[in-house]
Amino acid sequence: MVQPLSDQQRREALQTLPGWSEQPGGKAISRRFVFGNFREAFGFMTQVALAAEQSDHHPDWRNVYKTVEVELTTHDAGGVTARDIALAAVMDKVARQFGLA
Ligand code: HBI
Repeated sequence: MVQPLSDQQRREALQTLPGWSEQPGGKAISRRFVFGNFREAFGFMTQVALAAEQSDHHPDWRNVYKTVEVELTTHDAGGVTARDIALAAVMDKVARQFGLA
């Protein structure tokens, strides 16, 4: 089974992911994406969903109109793993296609 990152590894990884922050307790990382409209938010979610399914690692997320709130954790491991960091990077890349930083 994949192991959670240490506190130091998680914080170093977060340095490469501006916009993401640790949840209290460090068991998850989160980011809020605000798009131009619902179509963009849903387009983002659709692209990320396909990537998540391909890697068998899925986000906890919530969509309200043009906002997508994401929380990433590896449930099997009970904390943040390299899989969450990789998925966060994918999300950032997809979000850039919609003009987000
Ligand atoms: N997604 N975020 C997340 N965390 C998991 O532990 C996880 C998952 N997607 C699929 C998955 N685990 C399965 O591989 C296992 O539950 C079998």
